[in-house]
Amino acid sequence: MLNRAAIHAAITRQIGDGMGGFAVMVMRILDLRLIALRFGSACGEQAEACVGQLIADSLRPADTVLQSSDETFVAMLPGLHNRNHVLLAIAKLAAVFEQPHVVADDTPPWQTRAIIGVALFPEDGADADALWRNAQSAADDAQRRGDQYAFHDPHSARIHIDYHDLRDSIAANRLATYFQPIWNLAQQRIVGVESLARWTSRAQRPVEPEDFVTFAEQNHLISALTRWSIHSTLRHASALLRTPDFLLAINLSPQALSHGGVVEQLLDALNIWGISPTAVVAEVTETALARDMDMAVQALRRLRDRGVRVAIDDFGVGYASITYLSKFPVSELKIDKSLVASIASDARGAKLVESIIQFAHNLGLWTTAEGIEDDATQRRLLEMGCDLGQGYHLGRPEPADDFIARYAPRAAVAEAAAGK
Ligand code: G
Ligand code: MN
Repeated sequence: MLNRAAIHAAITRQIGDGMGGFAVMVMRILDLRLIALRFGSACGEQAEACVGQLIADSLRPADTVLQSSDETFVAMLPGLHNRNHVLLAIAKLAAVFEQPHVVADDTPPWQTRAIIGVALFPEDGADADALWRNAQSAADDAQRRGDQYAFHDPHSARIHIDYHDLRDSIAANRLATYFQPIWNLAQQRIVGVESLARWTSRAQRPVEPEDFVTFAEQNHLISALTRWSIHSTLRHASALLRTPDFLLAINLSPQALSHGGVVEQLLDALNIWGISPTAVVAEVTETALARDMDMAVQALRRLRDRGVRVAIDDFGVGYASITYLSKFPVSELKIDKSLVASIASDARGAKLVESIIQFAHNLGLWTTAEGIEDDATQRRLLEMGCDLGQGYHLGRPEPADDFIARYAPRAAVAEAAAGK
């Protein structure tokens, strides 16, 4: 049941009470939707009611819990006016979700995970709408980072993004496409590029991709941004893909994937530019995949069926990666730069990366290390058998045209030398 009006009213009532600070908590229960999909809607409703009750039981009688969508609950927690108070409530909730739930006698116990976003009154919003939205985007932050919870961050650059500015920039092609080289570590040569979007706002401020991509996801701009990114990337890349076996990695937001249409857009665009689907690697992050898994998996399958490769981006910083791997039609893992950075300094970190590479190879997957910043790390990765590498040490992201101007003539010479 969608409870928008009831939630607004409850938050507004809390503000009107004049009792001072309180917390608004958004709880997104991962996989709750899947219960209805797998076992039918009656069972799904039972599961939702059961989870709602568990949440209410773990909070105090004075707290209010409302369901806001088929996987999301909102709680108002009066009297909690600082983060430490809220952390206690989060710890209690977390304990509840550590146990598998028994939904009905004839279905297996179900394990879910709660992602929590928190906004505090009065500092994080003066009205119900602002508080609720800020709690939701905190939950998005937590989910994106693979954390269990996040507080609203008033310093986030995202807050300063102007919707019209971003929308118009996308429409007017004012974003830039950068390419960062991908190296084959054993052959010590460039075998592809990752396409990265860059945006400078009207205020002449460069905005971090993470911020404007998240903003686009939250404001119905992600389809437009993805369409722009696909076309801009392919337009530039068509000059490179005459080189045989050249790889083109494109980041796809799981949100865009699950909204549908992206697969067809990408395949159509490849057709228009005369680029083989087998030259393309679609990169998706594992943490964000959890959100709309069924839709995203279907989309990825359709891409794989046409020969597009699929990489799990930022691998190793999310959770449940191993379970997801059995469900996703994946062809490679991109090991997150935080793990790669630990190789040089930390023996355990190095062991972990080595194990991930072996594990990927056992599953028949390629491995790419991202964030290689020095020679020692690059050499260690080669010894570990890592296939591909990327990072400031091997080449920074640069405007696609600059990369092409340098790289394409060299590739042509190499091709001529090879007698092609
Ligand atoms: O999420 P994804 O892995 O697609 O992010 C790639 C980002 O990492 C890009 O924005 C790029 O600028 C950045 N990046 C690329 N190479 C390096 C590196 O060697 N070190 C660091 N810290 N960041 C890098
Ligand atoms: Mn990437």
